Amino acid sequence: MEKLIITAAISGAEVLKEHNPAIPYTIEEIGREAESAYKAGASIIHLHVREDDGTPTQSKERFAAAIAEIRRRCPDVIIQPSTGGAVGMTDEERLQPTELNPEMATLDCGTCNFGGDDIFVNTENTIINFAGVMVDRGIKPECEVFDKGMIDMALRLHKKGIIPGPLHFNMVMGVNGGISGTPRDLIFMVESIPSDATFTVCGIGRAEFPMITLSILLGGHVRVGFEDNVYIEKGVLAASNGELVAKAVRIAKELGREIASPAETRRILGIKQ
Ligand code: KMH
Ligand code: ZN
Repeated sequence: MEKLIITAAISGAEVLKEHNPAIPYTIEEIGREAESAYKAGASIIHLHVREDDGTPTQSKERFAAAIAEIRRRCPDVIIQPSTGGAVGMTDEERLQPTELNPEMATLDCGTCNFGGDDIFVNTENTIINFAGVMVDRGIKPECEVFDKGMIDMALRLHKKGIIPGPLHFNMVMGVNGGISGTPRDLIFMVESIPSDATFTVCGIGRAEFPMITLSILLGGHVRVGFEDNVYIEKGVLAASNGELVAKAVRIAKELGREIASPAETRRILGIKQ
């Protein structure tokens, strides 16, 4: 089996200091959380940025400042900005971090409910537009799939030459509006992608550690972090993203999977150095 790629989703757009006081808002806090995850074993930082008061933003300038701070602390880590942003943002807002030519970015592959009245909108034309921008700029897309139909959308657009291969997926398990975070459903998702595709898995809330454990067993990769879950165990808030990554590393080691460095991650995902 390949070494294990660990992605840390350090901030997200929706989770707040009210949920966990360690959620990073400022550039300094984002740098601190990225460094804690990197030192614990993460080779990819999935990045959202905020204003200092916690408001989500896709501002190019804010991303540039956060990326510079992360680079200063973690020179070789792969930085993967979100093009999902927050529910309700326009496509133009969401695409701003691609102007910084990151090595990777997320490509959300469908529309879904996102709790309450929220809808995370990704029409087929949005996906085609975002994929085109990423191809033009040499950005490796990570196809975010919140349900099985989104895998089918990615495969259709790949077949038409719109999303370049080899495909790389993030199976997002347990969003309120997407597929549930159960072993049966994760196996269904994994069996639905081509054999030359790579995949990582994240689980929302209490699904985080069961879902990443199953991914490790299935030969997939893992994502943990405050964006998905703020607890290190039942009722105990995680002190940092690094603590969540360290738990993923412990599980992987118990199961015999070694951890990929950033250079090994670039090779596994076909990202040019
Ligand atoms: N914040 C969610 C609405 C991504 O990063 O591409 C979308 C999201 C997905 O987090
Ligand atoms: Zn995200």
